[in-house]
Amino acid sequence: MKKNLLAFIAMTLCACTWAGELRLWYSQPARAWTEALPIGNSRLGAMVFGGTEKEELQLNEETFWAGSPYNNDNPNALYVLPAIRKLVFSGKNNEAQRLVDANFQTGKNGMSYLTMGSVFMTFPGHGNTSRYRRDLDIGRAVSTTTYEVAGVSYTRTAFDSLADNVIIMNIRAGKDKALNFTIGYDAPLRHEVRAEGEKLHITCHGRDQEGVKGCLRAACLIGVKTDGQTDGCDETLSVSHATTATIYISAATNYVSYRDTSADERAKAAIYLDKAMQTGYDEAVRRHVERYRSMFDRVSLDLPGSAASLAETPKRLANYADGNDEDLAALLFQYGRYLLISSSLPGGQPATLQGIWNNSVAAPWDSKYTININTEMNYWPAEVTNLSECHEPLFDMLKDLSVTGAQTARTMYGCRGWTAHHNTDLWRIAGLVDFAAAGMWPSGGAWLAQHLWQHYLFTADTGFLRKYYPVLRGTALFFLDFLTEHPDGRHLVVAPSISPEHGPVTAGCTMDNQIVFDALGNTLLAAGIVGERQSLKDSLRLAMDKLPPMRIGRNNQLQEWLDDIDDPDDKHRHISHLYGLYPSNQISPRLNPLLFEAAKTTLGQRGDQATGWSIGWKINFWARMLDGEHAYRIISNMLRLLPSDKEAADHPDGRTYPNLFDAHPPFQIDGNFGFTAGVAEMLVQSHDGAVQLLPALPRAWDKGSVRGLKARGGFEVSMAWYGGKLASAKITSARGGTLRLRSYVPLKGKGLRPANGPCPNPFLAPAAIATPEVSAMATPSMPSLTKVYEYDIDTAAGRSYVVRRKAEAHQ
Ligand code: FUC
Repeated sequence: MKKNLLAFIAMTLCACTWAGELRLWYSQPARAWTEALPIGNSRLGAMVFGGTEKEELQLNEETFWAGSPYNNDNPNALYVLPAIRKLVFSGKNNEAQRLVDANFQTGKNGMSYLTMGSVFMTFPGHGNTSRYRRDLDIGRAVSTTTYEVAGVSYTRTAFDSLADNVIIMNIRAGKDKALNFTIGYDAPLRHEVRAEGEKLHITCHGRDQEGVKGCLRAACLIGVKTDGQTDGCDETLSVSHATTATIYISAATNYVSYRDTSADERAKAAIYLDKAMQTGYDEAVRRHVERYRSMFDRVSLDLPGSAASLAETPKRLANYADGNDEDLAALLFQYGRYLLISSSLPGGQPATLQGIWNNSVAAPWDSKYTININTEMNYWPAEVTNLSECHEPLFDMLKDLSVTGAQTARTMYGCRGWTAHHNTDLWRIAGLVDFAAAGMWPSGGAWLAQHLWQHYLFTADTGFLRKYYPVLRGTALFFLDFLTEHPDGRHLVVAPSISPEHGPVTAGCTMDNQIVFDALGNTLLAAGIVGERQSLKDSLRLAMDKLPPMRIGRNNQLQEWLDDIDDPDDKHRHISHLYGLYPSNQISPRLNPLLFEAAKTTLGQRGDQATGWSIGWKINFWARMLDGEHAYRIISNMLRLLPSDKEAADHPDGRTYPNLFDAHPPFQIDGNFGFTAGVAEMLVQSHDGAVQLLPALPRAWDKGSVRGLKARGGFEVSMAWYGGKLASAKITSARGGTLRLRSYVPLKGKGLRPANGPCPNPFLAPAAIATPEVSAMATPSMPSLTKVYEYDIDTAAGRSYVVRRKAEAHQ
């Protein structure tokens, strides 16, 4: 016993050594945008370059996009729909595709999220520096640049205030009155700049796109407080003979909502600036850090580190494959939480493909919302990593989409409810974009809406469920009308549709069946809670019974389509038909072992390499496969340095930039969020009728601890492990109810008793699932399942329960 205690203490101490290193750091200024450091308060974003002679803060405001209110619903769709279905069902998929291309689009493919230009600060004579260092402390959300010029130290501290709604940069010289610099601005969009008194007034104009008139204006105001002198002249402000100066950057646009652009951007920006400048700098830092830590500090994660963990960030990435730096995985995990807090807070817009950080007027995929995986992935870490409020901007967007998408459903398909295809933007378009092979997918809204149900499962908040029930119900109503009878006479299918960005325009793709299963099934569960009328519940149940079941194909794979046409050598990045494995809960080793094995076969066929976000998904898949070693292999593929986009040809496997942004490539933030969710999923799962502790722990993480992860049912989990096995866990219950624990090692603890029958906790309950039509037998070979142990604990709200590993588990 003593030995165990010592081991546990040693493990805790070891973990502590690295716990303070929540920092990205560099010994030189950023040479490329993907080396600059992101700061953000959800509404405003900045990339801090840390240049000495010329500092750049590249700016974004979350509502500064191209275009103006519009929609992209093509009414022709309704008239050709029956003909297209006929073509699909008679195997003329290419002809169906051509008809979709000709009749479903409007040529409006979504507006671009825009850069708001850059603030430049010029420091004459600061070309030759020594002792340079810049960092981003993600434990405090503060970035600092320090260096010396001719023996005088200079320190710049920048943060994007969560408390005061402005970007603040404080600059200090180590010698009295040594600080002299000018502030200017430039942007690739039409803009005006003028110095008025001691402030810089900037207006930047949005642009037209695809025939949609640009109507947004961003006002940016810059003020300075200094013990030196500030002078405004033409388009610059200069600060001279100062020892310290604090720069305040405020910005706003005329955007009010997706249908209203009547705000006074200048007045809004002025209110934020005036208020912020009334607060002293030290107080401003304190308030910001306090607000940030009230969210960030809910979760800590310690994984084994070593001296290698002390190297500067790009070196750590380059050396990760050498081992000894699992702390880097913990840093990247926490970085995802940092990025979510910084890009998605209540009242704001959801995180785009690039969060809120974009330096272009024509970003890849417009830096908008791709809702056939990417936007969903952005929000996978929100609940499990204890940042539930960061989910809210997505719920707000869903509310908007349930209105614009209702018009789309009516106009294009003559259906009730609402739909959205595979993209949306600030203006909440819901029609088809691009071309049939990518855009003919009416299930985007329904997938996104599952986040409402997941939020409910994690929080058990019935008030929330009542409020958003109409949005969830709208996706079910749409499918009740849109589903069409398959010629086999037995099934209802989504047609026309595609398996996202893969394969032909067809009917009854597996992912569609799974999403419809959730849209109908989860609406049915919600209907029981909010008191829906019986007739709708009956309709939902009837339709669910007619959905095609998942099928196992001739190569033992889970079929992506109704027909067994999967190519076992296909490495396509979308593995849409495993939606049922993750993020949904329709496939598990206990529910349907044959499907579980088939999903594993599919994963093996698709391989371990992929684009950034696809790697993010694969970590979660392998976690759900309960295979920590394989999940870790995928993690290692993510933690490969891509020095810059220019060097992509020399680094074909590079998936993480020096600033730890995820590389598709190019930069896409979904991979960061998928990574964070994946690490959480390796440590705690709660989708399959129980809470599982350490379900997919790799050998490289043989010791560690985590605090504050969330499980469905309102549980919060903290635990430590050693020798690859659970040492102790503390689980706090927010709402009471049965906690069913599942583990792969024996557990003992106060009040534990073996589980008996189905778990009575509705939040942990697995989906009831249609049985597969097995066309080839897969062999269920899951030795790990022989070691499953389950216990039920009757919890009381607000109480914590401690679980310890049995002593013999140490031996
Ligand atoms: C989907 C993916 C692409 C890219 C884009 C933003 O279309 O297939 O890889 O991530 O979204």
